[in-house]
Amino acid sequence: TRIVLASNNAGKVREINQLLAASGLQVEPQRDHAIPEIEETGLTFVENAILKARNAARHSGLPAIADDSGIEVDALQGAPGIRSARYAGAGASDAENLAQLLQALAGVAPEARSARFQCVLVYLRHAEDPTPVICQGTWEGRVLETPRGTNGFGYDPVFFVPETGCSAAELDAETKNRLSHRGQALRLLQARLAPAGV
Ligand code: ITT
Repeated sequence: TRIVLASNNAGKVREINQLLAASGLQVEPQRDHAIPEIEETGLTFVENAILKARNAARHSGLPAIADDSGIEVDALQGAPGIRSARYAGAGASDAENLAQLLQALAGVAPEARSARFQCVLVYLRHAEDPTPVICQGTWEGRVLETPRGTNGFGYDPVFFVPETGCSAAELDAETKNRLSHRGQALRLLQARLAPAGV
């Protein structure tokens, strides 16, 4: 089956391709299909993932997978959440968003910096598919006071993963994919699609 991956985030695309490498499932990058950007107007990860998958399916004529994800920080009542990609403003870089998060948490003690990454993956068979396949993953950790490591992307340098003693950016790709919100969601999605012959 040909499937479009509805994401412009290079870090996500790389991880999803790594996670799929072992399986038969292959995805085609959105940039090969001239998919126009849409505004993420949803109020939840699920809504935004559906909007992105529908947009890609509509413009490519192919089934589509979208990833909506972000970091929820308890001391910030769940912010930045669905606004993680634009926390420091529209078009902000990963570095700017990360700096914004550290600033928002200035003075908050280590034990009060609990947080989690969320990932929702949506698969649509076609743009009007009334029953999307929706899978989710959650990764618990806490926000460091200083960035550590250079692997991964986004908030990884400030996301401490207790079971490893490392930041997510200090983990190799294989370890991150085994533990991460995205790895969990993608394995669930593969298990849902395999019986359907996708
Ligand atoms: P697409 O919509 O094109 O896929 P995007 O970057 O706009 O790309 P989102 O709206 O889902 O995607 O935003 C996700 C945000 O959460 C973004 O700021 C990421 O840096 C962050 N994020 C998601 N998964 C992450 C991970 O595994 N490690 C670090 N940061 C992550």
